Amino acid sequence: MTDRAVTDRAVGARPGSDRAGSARAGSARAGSARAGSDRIVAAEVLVTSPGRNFVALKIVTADGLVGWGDATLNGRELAVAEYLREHVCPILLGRDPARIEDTWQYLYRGVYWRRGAVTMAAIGAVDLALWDIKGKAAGMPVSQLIGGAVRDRVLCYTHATGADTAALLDAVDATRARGFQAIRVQTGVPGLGAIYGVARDGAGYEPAGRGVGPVEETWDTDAYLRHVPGALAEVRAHVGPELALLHDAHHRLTPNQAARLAKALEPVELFWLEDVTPAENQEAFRLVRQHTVTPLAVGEIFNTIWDCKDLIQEQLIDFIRTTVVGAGGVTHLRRIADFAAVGQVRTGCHGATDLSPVTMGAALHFDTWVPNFGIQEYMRHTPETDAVFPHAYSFSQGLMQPGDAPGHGVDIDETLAAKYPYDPRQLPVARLEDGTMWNW
Ligand code: EZ4
Ligand code: CO
Repeated sequence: MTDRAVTDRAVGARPGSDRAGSARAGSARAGSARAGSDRIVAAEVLVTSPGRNFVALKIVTADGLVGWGDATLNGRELAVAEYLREHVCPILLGRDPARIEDTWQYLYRGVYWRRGAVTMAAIGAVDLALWDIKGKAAGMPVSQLIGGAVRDRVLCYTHATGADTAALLDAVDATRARGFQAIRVQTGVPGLGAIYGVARDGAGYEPAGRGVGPVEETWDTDAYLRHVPGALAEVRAHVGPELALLHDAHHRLTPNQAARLAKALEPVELFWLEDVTPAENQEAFRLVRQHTVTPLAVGEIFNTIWDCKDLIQEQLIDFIRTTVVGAGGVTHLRRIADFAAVGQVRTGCHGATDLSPVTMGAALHFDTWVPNFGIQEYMRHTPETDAVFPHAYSFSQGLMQPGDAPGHGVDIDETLAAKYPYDPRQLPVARLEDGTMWNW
């Protein structure tokens, strides 16, 4: 296999813009659709910023199939782009695109320096592009390839935010009017300025800012803990018992503070409380769990099954938030989901607008298949982003469906993408009032 790959690579095409066309000419070859007969002839990275930065990976095969992967890592986009360009694209050439598992293992084990956000986003991009190609070769959507849908549409939630409770209630009403059955609620805190999750000027929440260095925000956990339980209780009283409400504490609290918040929020009957304390130390959730029955969600910054091993094994959480791009693609995420099912933990894929529509499409195929599905996060992309990424998925009445296009159903208009060059931006940072750096 090694010799074969080397030979193919030696004669194979280097990444280049002319390859898709020349490759397509080969698609008429007899028997070219047979598994194992195709080869990757080009792998290219595209960075585009139609309202925010996205990194995409394009893989082209000798049979003329094109697969797209998302490689976006918010605020560190070019690290993944270069990782792919310099270290991954060259070694993809000549490989059999049908052998997704082998390529996954090749990139994961082969790097020696395992795991990490950059490596796993790069592997995720390759994985999504290869599932896209497999689907196009088979004429089937990705959900079919991984076992078939167990549901046609999936519950999703979006965000409602307000600087104060009155503004939050208005935002919740407006979000319900759009059909949402599940809403994440974030509120400003008296005495604090801009904080995580709260949009200003009624726009969708968008943290990444322009300029030299990140925006600095001031954080005070005690002020937050004094305000949030009452504010969320007002939201619950306003919407009645049925609407699913979610809240994200964004890694700000210590385990003890997290336990106090989760306990105080029990009357609100949240669908979930997210990232209530940092999870690098998975054991931290034991203390929280011992004190509350508020459902806990974590994992949007996780990269592998190892990040959530103890949390799942000891049933310390209810929802795992990891999504396809952050955790090495569909190949690895389904492994996490199967492991999560052992502990009756359900999925809740991250779906903020800092992930491209490619991730949303692939996540929705995963969501329709995964038996232990919980919910899918969904923030609308800008119209410019939707135009650059034409997609088969759709939203209606609080539910989403991936469409039945072969592959993951998300394409990229490369000509349009080229009109939006990279626009450096960074996520904010948070400091305590005495200046101490804190978790953003
Ligand atoms: O802050 O994706 O639950 N969603 C979140 C997101 C994250 C961003 C960071 O890039 O916490 O809004
Ligand atoms: Co979050």
